[in-house]
Amino acid sequence: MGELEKTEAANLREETVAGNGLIHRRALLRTALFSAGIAAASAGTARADDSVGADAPEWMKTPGKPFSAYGTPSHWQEKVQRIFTIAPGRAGTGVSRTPLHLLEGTITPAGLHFERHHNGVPDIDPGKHELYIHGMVKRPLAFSLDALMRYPMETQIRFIECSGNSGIFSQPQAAQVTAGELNGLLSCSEWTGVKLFTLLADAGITKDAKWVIAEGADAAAMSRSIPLEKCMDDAMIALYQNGEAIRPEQGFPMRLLLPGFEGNMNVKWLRRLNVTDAPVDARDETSHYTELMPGGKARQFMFAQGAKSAILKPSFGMSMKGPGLYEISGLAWSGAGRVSKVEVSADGGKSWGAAALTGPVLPKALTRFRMAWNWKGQPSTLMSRATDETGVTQPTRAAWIAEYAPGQGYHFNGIQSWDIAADGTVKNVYA
Ligand SMILES: Nc1nc2c(c(=O)[nH]1)N[C@H]1C(S)=C(S)[C@@H](COP(=O)(O)O)O[C@H]1N2
Ligand SMILES: [Mo]
Repeated sequence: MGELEKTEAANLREETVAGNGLIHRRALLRTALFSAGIAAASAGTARADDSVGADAPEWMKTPGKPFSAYGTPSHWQEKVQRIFTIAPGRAGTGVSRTPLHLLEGTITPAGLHFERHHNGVPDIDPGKHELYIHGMVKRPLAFSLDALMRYPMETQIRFIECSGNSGIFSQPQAAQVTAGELNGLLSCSEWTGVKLFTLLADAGITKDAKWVIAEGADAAAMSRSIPLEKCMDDAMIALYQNGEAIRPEQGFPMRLLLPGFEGNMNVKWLRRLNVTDAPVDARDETSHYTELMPGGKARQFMFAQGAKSAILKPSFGMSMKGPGLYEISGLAWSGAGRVSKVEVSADGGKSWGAAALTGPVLPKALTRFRMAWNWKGQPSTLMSRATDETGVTQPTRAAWIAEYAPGQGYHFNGIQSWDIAADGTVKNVYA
């Protein structure tokens, strides 16, 4: 070991934030050991100064392809697809998941937003679709899409998570599937549309109104009762997703966005809002989306998604490429507001270090966390736990399981764990 390496090794030791090799990220950003620690970086560097010769790659010898009217991802990326449990195109009822472990940053590309349809994706003619606001209002209103477009708009970056997301963790055996299969009923978009408050104010809510029943224009006519308070707070009629008209799968031409609330309340293809003084006990809030408790009673109306996080790199299906420096990265979120802290453990929860929150930390949005790791090749158990700005921290899986009747899988937000074996393979475990 030369002098420089010795100093760097000492620096890394000083940067320790928790057991089993977790170090402060600044060590990764400045260490001279980094390129040595990632074998892949070194081989080609000497060629960088080379001028282009006869051995130039194919793509430098002929002109490239022409422009495209609507771009698509590189064909080299064709494995980055939604994850299906039923074959794509076979049926319109069920789910497809976002491949979270194959993406970076915090925004989900529209074409990879998870899907949950109760009876397929309707092909709605935007020129014929109307949104009605009626019931306990002074002026019942009907809005064409053109009429809605004339209202002042706002933009919110928010996640949507199905209440059934990660329900697989309620099963007794840890499933050996990718992080996308475990947690991919979760996506985050930039939504633009009209604040629901504005429309309700226009219609004039009567004194005794307390609930709003939202109904979709799909063949399931999905309906949910929503507290009026939420509708007057941050609810939105979303018309745009990541800058373009909302995709058919997400509710074209309009959906209800209820930031932080369980996915099913974000009614897609929204056709009416019926203002009432009581919930209607719609099929979609009695036959499911209730939580069975140990005593046999069921909880109804669990609105906000809990504080939660998952490590995506490394995760099942990936493997460590030998001892060295790694960046552990994942997503954290909470339906109650901003993520205030994410802690990572490499020793199965014995010690924890604070991860860096990189990129925007927005309320009710996916937040990227990163932690540096000096992995020496020892078997390790990686975990992450999020705390939100209301002070709520993710429970352990065992604590979460104890709260419900066996098999109840809605709103799972327990701590997740990956076992890293000495050979670098990654396994889902209940630690
Ligand atoms: N009209 C209607 N709205 C709906 C649904 C539906 O089937 N029909 N599915 C709900 C469920 S269960 C979820 S989790 C979210 C999924 O939204 P996404 O498909 O845009 O991801 O939409 C909700 N809104
Ligand atoms: Mo859902």
